[in-house]
Amino acid sequence: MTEKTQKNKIGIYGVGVTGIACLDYCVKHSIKPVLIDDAPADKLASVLEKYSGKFTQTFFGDQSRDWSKILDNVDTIIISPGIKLPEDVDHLAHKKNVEIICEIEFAFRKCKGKVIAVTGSNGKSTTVTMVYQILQLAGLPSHLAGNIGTPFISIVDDIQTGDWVVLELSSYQLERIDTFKPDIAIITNITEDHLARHGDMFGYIAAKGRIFENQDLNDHAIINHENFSTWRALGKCASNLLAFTTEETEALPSREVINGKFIQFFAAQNEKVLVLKKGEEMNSILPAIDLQVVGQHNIENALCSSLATYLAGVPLKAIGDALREFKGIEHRIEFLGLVNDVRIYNDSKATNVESTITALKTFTEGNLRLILGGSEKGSDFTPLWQFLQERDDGFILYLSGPSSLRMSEDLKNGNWNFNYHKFDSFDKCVMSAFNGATGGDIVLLSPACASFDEFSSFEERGQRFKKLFHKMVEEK
Ligand code: UMA
Ligand code: ADP
Repeated sequence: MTEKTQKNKIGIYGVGVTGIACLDYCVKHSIKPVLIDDAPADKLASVLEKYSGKFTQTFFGDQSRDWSKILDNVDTIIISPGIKLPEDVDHLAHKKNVEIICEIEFAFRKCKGKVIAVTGSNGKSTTVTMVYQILQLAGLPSHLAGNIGTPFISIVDDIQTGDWVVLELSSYQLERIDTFKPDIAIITNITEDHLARHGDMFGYIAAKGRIFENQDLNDHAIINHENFSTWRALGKCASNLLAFTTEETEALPSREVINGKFIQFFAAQNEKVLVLKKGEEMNSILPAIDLQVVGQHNIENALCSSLATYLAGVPLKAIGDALREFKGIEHRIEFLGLVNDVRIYNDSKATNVESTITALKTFTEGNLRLILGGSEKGSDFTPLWQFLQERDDGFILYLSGPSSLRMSEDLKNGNWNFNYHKFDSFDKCVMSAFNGATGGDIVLLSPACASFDEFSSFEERGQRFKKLFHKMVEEK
């Protein structure tokens, strides 16, 4: 046990999903923490009631800014990922010898298992789920946690020596690691996102790159060969380097050096078969056409998952078999059904322009009825309009939510001569798309916007879409 892990005057800053999981851990281990949250006490009344007597002190609402007092009462603060701490608090904490870490670091210090960690701008949830399912089907004891919804700390006591834990990590969760050192780390891709939090692309790439920073020669770093920002994230990474690419192997050099390191393995395609390539040696995983999940991006997800699980000791045949079984995850280009020759998909998770464009790349043919819009977060929709402009087949746009105001203004004012309809509710918008569709059409909910106008989350919006789908099926 290190000196750091013996400390137990713990402060938990943020009493949401992460903070409550830390609090549960403390209760289980007879630690009474200090609770800090910017929300006022009345908003946290249910927590106060449920955990009455299980904490020493609270600093809620305005009191959460009384850092001098807070820091006198703790020696470690576990900060939730959604919170950006002002710099002066960091300085004060340093002076008072108080450590501020994230929940991932806190849990890692207690973890007996081996870690596969995945970060990236897009594809994290799909990749961790693929990796986890491959490990499960191969019979390797494994656990899934992180940004996907289950905090690492809430499962850490279940992890035995030799088990694998697969972690989805956001850039926020990597900001406050210290000793966190995954055995295998993947960056799926890095595109512009969360700049408000990280300042600029340099800050964002640096935050992602922290996934590699403590790795050594026993560990493995997996990057996206076609996405240079993932190369830049390597920094001074000291582990073994692997890369994935959807390019055909004949386009790849037999030896390639990035950041002064040889790429030891490539996962790539050979005549549309997913393969692992080491030097001249090449081994097949499965034909791309055997994947049930659609789109080039899912081939990328399958390739990096194959690399990680191969390194974890799963034979290639078992990886191929598990990938064949993978049906995708809910709300990510999820196929709902074929009704009167109309294919219907739920991509409610597409909450930004980039992910909607990714979905559109999957549907290059067929008349598309695209459902867009939601809450307003000031995104620039121009790349989306440009992408649609170049689409070969026809499409009709169905818009709703506050963002549809700006969308329809864009369409009126710009040079975009698109066919679109605007509605005052999500339900009307969806039903109109369903009712207007004719044989051969595709109806796709891929909103390019967050859901908070009518829903509490993208999951709730996706569930509503599915409910409307079932209603429509019953009525037909
Ligand atoms: N709070 C403050 N001050 C702040 C911000 C929040 O006191 O400035 C308090 C809130 O009052 C609340 C608590 O902190 O009581 C909420 O903490 P949080 O915002 O860190 O969210 P959690 O509920 O702990 O959920 C987090 C992740 N959320 C964020 O990173 C914003 C969840 O990812 C994750 O599933 C969960 O931990 C478990 O690990 C969600 C997410 O949106 C899905 N992630 C972003 C993304 O995927 O793009 C990063
Ligand atoms: P994340 O957890 O990083 O948000 P998800 O796996 O939940 O990513 O996928 C969200 C959306 O991002 C999908 O619906 C799809 O449109 C897009 N996406 C998934 N994988 C990739 C990828 N490898 N590259 C680019 N976009 C992707």
